[in-house]
Amino acid sequence: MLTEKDGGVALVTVNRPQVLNALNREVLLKLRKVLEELESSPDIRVVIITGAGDKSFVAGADIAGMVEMTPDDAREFSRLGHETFGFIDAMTKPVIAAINGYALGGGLELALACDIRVAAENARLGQPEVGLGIIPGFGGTQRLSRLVGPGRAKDLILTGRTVTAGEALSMGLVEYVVPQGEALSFARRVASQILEKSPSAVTRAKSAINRGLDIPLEQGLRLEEEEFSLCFSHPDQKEGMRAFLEKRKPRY
Ligand code: DAK
Repeated sequence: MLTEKDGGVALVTVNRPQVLNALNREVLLKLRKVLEELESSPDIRVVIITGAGDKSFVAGADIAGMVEMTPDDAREFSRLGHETFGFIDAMTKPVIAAINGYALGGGLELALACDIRVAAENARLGQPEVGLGIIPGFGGTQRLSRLVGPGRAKDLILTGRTVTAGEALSMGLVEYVVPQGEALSFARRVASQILEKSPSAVTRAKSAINRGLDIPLEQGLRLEEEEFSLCFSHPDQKEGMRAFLEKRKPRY
């Protein structure tokens, strides 16, 4: 796992290019540790996750490491993935996936746990697990249907087919498609747009969206009311609105 920090943005690179950045236990533990550190670093406001090399974001969970697993081992591995990816959901800072190639199985599930997905034109995305005799185990059956709807999620998961970046864009599986080699630089541009905004408002917005996904609309609207009113207890609200009225840029 490589981490670089630059002007409020941390870049985390899954670094096992010899196996197209496949995720094993060790990588998941390191990823979790790095994300925990970044969450508690006051100088970091946005995190970008990508994969080493120009071919793959993450080509899935490490099949060699899973082949001899018992059901108990599998449950533990799945839980580790859920804890790690669930931590991304719970982070107060936005996390952007720069998908620079294959995002398959656990790799797509990692991207699904991120807040915004930028895919390079050469990216290929899918949940091929049923072809290996298993189902997605790091959140794919749950997060994919929440993002693209149950019909599309079933199509992808039951057929195991891989989609191009363009098809992923058309179904709302990624938010941007950019030329090959530019996923990371574009993700940095998205990050810099977020950096200009109120950090506390960004955090509240992410939290309201994530928490609202799992509750009925009426409760979600109450949650929004609560988060909205709390914005007015933070100095960023006065600064943002005064800056607008004074025709200047806000200082957050
Ligand atoms: N695991 C381990 N090694 C992998 C890998 C993976 N997921 N993907 C690629 N590699 C390795 C290849 O074995 C190869 O190693 P060597 O032969 O050089 O030693 C090297 O990376 C380069 O790959 P290829 O030679 O195959 O490269 P190609 O360009 O020909 O093909 C490919 C690229 C991405 C199309 C192909 O590598 C491929 O199909 N890879 C597997 C993709 C896949 O099926 N991914 C999903 C994995 S399953 C659960 C927890 C988690 C999960 C499920 C359940 N529980 C605990 C319940 C999640 C499961 C998955 O993610």
